[in-house]
Amino acid sequence: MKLFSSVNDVTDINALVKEALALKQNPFEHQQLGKNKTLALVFLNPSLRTRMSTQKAALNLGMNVMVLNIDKEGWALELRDGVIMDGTTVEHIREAAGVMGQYADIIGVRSFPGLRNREEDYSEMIFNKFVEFCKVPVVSLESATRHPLQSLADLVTIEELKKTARPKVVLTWAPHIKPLPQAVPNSFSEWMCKADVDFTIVQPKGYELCADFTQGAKISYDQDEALAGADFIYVKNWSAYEPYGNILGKNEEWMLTNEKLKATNDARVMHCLPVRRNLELSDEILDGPNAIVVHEAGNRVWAAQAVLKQMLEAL
Ligand code: SN0
Repeated sequence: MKLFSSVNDVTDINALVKEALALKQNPFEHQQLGKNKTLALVFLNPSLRTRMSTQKAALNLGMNVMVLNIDKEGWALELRDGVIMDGTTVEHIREAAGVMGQYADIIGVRSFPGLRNREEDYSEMIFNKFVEFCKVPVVSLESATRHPLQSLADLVTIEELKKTARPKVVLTWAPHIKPLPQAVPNSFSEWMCKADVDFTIVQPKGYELCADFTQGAKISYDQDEALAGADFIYVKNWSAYEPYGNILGKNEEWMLTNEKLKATNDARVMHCLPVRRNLELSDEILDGPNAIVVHEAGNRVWAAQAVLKQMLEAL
């Protein structure tokens, strides 16, 4: 694998999930594969799980790791071409990414959307410039429109914990006070649409995701109806796709509670984290027996390790 930016970069998702679960059983089997190879993790935005799990995955494979919080510790980056750089930006992404490619065998990049210009965000301008100019394999650590390492870990978690052959998985919108990216739900949806699950997305009217990511999903606006019989509930807030990046209403009644779990098939509750307690998800769920959010975050290591392994094998 030379690029991991979406589910479309994976030839066989079932094989990748199997690989991740095998690595979980035997984390240090491929310690020689990454020997003397360097992974650079570049963050334009904050991170806890992605940073630590990807770093751990690389160490398990024997790699060396460098982390750069370029938003705080790097020179201010210019992204536009052909401009006179007489303002606040100091270094162009052409040189910055090119230089990083001299130091690393694989680069991971995190770049959130600005949520102001939909065309720019959905063209993945920043992520694609890194890929173009660094000239080494790149793994997405969450880009403007997708978070594939998270989605792979989510699928690994579902495969690991499912009690029926084809579980019912429901992605439900949850309240928030800030406009959040669509990356996590877009990505979760495109992975679920390719997995062997019965997949529903439920949201208040107006929060429909970009249709490119939801082909094959059932779409609902009735949370109670959608949750009936669910085996897994994936909780996430996202801002509107149209009008882009907007919050349309408080919709506080959309927060998941124990009462709403009653109609499910004792559903496991998932969230990519970070989660704002009692806004997005209630204490009673997070501290109760159905929440698997920490276990899910643990699986981020095996997802990242499976991807890095396939990238190292293709170097
Ligand atoms: C990010 C998101 O894409 O929703 C990262 C998730 C892995 N989440 C946030 O930015 C949360 C910010 C907040 O203030 O709650």
